[in-house]
Amino acid sequence: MSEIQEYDVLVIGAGFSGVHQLLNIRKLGLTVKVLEAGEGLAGTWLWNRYPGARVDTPLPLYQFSDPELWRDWTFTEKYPDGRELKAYFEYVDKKLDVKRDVLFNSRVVAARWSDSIDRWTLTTEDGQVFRGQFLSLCTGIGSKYHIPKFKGLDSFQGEMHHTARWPKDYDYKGKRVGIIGTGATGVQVIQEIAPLVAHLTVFQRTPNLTLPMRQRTLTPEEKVKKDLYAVSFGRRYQTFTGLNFDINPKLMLDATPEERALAFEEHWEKGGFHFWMGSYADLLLNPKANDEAYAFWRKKVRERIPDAELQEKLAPMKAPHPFGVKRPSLEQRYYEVYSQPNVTLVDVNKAAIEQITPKGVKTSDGVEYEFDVLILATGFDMVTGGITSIDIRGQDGVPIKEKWADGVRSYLGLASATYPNMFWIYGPQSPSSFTNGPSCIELTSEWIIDCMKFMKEKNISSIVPTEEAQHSYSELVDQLGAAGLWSGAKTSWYLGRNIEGKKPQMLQFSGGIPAWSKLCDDSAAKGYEGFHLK
Ligand code: N01
Repeated sequence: MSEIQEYDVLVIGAGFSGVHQLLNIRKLGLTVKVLEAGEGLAGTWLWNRYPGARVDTPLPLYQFSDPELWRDWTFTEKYPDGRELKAYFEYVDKKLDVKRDVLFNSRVVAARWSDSIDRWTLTTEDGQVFRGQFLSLCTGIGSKYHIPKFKGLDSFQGEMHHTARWPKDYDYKGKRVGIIGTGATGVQVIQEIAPLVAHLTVFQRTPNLTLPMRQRTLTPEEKVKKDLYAVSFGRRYQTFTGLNFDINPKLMLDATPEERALAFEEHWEKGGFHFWMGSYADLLLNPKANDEAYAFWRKKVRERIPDAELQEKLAPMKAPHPFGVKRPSLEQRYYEVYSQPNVTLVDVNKAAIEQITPKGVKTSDGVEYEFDVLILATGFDMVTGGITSIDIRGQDGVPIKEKWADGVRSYLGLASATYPNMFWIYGPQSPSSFTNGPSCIELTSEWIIDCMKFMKEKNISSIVPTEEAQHSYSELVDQLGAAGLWSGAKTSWYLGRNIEGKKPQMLQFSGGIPAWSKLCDDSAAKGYEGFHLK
């Protein structure tokens, strides 16, 4: 066994969460090591380098809120792309020397808690051993990519790439390409590569109920105008989504048709998530209100598709599921792509993917589609996969994967009973992707830092949620999830339904940032109520 390397805090993952933890743990005066499986910083932006990868939060909120970091960094577009976000992380490193405390190319495979010493012991794939009092899981919600078990998958003779493992500097231009999946990733890849490939065949199972991104390059004045940044960062903790706007408390069904038409149009024109999370409070709760939103969406999308058959595939008369219960993707020129002569859209509901063949994909109607490259935009074992793929064992020695086989259970969406001194950020039962990533991340990270500080000051060596507190919090997450129309989507990752055998449940806290942070703050204010301290 290699020599044990000792730290106060061990962090897994060097994306937004891991870097925020690192920078703030340093300020506490604790020793810290970040263990990162990849070769660099940036988390999701390191791995997801497929063409068109781009964030869906407009500036300025998709970055660290520390003025030292935003004052002299300038993004160029309203919604920055993956390359610019990677460059941003390099800038953060240059400024604050992040990398000196990060060990790259080090995938953690096991974590063991010892009650006798109140320490975690971590082992990496290459056999290094680390010990620390605290374990901070910053593994993100989309770190375990998913490939469905297609028959004949290994028989394909061309190149096959999952979007989360896109080869560096890969040249797809002029090739015949097939792509399976039209989630947020699929939409981004499709609209980016369609003009450049010889032919693109898209296999769609569920049409994506997208929203217009309204992307634009920033003007030189906008790039330097930052007088409202501090206000924006303050405001984000007061809104449901952690963005700068809030859900309209008004009910759609109380509005007159004229009022509704004007409001829909206004939110649509704003672009981004305004139409989804800003228009009316009952959009995601009341089927009738939801139908109105879908009808508006369908009309807007159909206007951009000249062909009637394509209209029905991409924006069907009957909604595939309630509008907005799968995360809408922000598109730029997605619908126009399908009118290009080099693009074919295959509806796999009409003719299912029967098997992958050496030349391409064969569907159940006997047609074989041939390509040079097959792209799998088939998503992730979202929310839980990053944590359950590590063999984490707490007080009772039970791996967390086994413990959660029947459903995730946590307290406050950041800790779990029998796993002391272990926290996670932007993970199961937290508001995570119902909110802007960095908003939820910084809020959680700050709470964890305060907790560590409290423990150090009071000489407390371990903290672990009680089973009772965990039970009532998890019930609350379930109840909030049941209140929405979410279950109308048959394959939604929000509910773990995209992964065969995964227990269906609402995986995230759907009550918004203010309600969630109040629960966290109340616990802390009462001396970490709901936790057992030792
Ligand atoms: O994954 P997905 P994703 N046969 O699970 C299809 C974030 N993100 O990587 O819809 C045929 O959403 C599946 O079909 P269906 C964001 O939170 C953000 O796109 O299940 N098709 C679907 O079309 C997002 O929600 C950005 O019927 C199959 C696709 O594969 C999350 O990551 C960009 C299939 C998977 O879509 C995940 O997005 C990218 C099968 N057997 C990602 N199995 C931003 O913009 C699956 N599919 C910031």
